[in-house]
Amino acid sequence: MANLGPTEDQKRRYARDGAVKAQGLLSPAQVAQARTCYDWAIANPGPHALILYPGTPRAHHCDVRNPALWNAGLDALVHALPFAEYLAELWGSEHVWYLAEELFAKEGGKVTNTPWHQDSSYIPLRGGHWANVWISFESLPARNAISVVRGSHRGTRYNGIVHDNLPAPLYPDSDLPRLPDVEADLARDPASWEMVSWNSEPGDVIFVHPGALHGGAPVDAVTPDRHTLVLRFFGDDATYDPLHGVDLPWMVDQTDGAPFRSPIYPQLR
Ligand SMILES: O=C(O)CCC(=O)C(=O)O
Repeated sequence: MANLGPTEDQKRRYARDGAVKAQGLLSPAQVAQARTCYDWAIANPGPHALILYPGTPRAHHCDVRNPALWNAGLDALVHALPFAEYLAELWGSEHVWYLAEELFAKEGGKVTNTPWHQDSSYIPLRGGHWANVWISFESLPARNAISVVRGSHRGTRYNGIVHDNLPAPLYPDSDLPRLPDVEADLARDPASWEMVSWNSEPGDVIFVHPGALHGGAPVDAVTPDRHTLVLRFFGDDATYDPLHGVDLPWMVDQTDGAPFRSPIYPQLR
């Protein structure tokens, strides 16, 4: 069987850029299994489903941590897809844990950019062994796929944004710096931020460190619909990094720098 692990170049790129694409990592059968799971979640929204950025041109469906999805196919999917082995090699981690899923549906050709943000503004995480696994079911030119600010997972951690009120900081009393307006900067000068992005075909997977500034991926007349399943994983050096008011009572230890561990996150290897 072909070696589906990351190349040395992919390992270097992930550590340096905070993102890398694995072309054709998933077989057509694995893509079909992921799509079945995604479609079930769309048809059976969970308690955290929402319209992101309601009332704006960015508005689209999102769901996260749907508890019913686990037994409806996600458990089987997470164990069937090759991510534990791939990520162990990509990071150099002995162990791999699964965190959660999130899914996005941009439909109708008019949903604009997802604003650039860091997931580490919302999840109390630190360390290199983290990945969002971005799986899209359409054939996407790079302009419709996720974009990442190169190396930003190693840079400043910014204050988050309130989803339905973009200019408002998530933590008003925080000393975390305000999120820069990457979109406005790029509109003024496309070279103002160094971006990485790729086209994506069904079977391709884009790995993004959740501390990296990422966003973009609008739909348009050429690519009217984008359906994306994101699976999140972490490894040995993932640690807890307290964030204002973010309480994860199920963690084994919520002190600064403690290993990021909880019985609710399944260990895959
Ligand atoms: O696909 C998108 O529109 C956003 C993806 C994202 O923010 C994430 O994977 O954390």
